[in-house]
Amino acid sequence: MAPPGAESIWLWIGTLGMTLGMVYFIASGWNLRDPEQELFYVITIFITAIAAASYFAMATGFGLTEIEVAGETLDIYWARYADWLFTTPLLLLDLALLARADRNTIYTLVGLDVFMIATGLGGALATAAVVFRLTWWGISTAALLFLLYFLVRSLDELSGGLPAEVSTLVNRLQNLLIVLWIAYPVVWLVGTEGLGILPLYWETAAFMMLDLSAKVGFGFVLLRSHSVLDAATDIS
Ligand code: RET
Repeated sequence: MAPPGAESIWLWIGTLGMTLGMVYFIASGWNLRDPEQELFYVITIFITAIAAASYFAMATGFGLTEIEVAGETLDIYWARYADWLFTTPLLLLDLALLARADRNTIYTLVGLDVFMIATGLGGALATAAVVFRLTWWGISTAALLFLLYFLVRSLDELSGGLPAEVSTLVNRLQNLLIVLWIAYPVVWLVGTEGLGILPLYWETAAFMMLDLSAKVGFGFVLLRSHSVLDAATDIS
């Protein structure tokens, strides 16, 4: 545990943003009675709740640790990975349920995802040599690319059997997910965990904006249209 530096401003904004998103999703799903639609709300509310807790942990210094690599001290926000470990599978679940994916597809996506975050954490905490940290990054990024390839292929196959408005929504969410998720390894690589081109202050800002878009933005696009969710849950 170490006190956060000037980047804590972004972590507090993240805490606030995730909390507001969570409250908004709770309020807008409050009167819902359809259990299948409720599930999308439950998942999305947990995503923002977990992230709010993780941002609070980082803003107050609990989620921060210091490691030494090649004689240099690095501030590592490990709480990010704890957050991502749970929230990224939940995001995939939201999308997979919307597209009516089968169990094996869901397990494969979640498995690749957990592997990606765990190996990313390996890269963040490895103290041996910088080249080993970058190797972990490469392994994690390979898992991400497999995951995205598999996601696109599966959703493509499934979209034919979905009502038109549902398949449009699946497509929109899939594109949003691809663009946002690919940015994470880039920020990590140029940030303090990787090559150190981007200072911690800006890296924290970048991750915060990505996290808010990938969770609250994604949740908003998913949940705003009850008629589409209706159509998605009416197929039997
Ligand atoms: C890490 C480590 C380096 C390699 C890769 C990574 C990928 C992270 C991703 C995170 C997604 C997070 C989301 C959070 C939601 O708010 C772990 C940075 C590939 C894809 C969507």
